[in-house]
Amino acid sequence: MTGLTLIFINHYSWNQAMITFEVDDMTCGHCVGTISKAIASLDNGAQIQLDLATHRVQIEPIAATAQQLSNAIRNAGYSPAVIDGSSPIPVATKRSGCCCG
Ligand SMILES: [Cu+2]
Repeated sequence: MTGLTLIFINHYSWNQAMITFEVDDMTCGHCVGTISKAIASLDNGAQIQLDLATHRVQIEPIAATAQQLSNAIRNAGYSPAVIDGSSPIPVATKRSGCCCG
């Protein structure tokens, strides 16, 4: 039997693309502060939403690219994984590096 393959093509408006990261090691309010500062220092006008419960960081950048934002979060000591709107990327659970131990 041949299966039916469905291909979904999502179109995003990349002009004001919302970039979502899953940051598994963002575990407390201090982590949230550290990450938002790292993003703000990279892109001062970026809109940032951080959800501690789901470890999601949503960023609407003005100037920074997803790669730059990812680097900034990484440099702050965390492990960001980009989440595509249509297909969440499984992240290897890694519990290290939290500022609060
Ligand atoms: Cu923390």
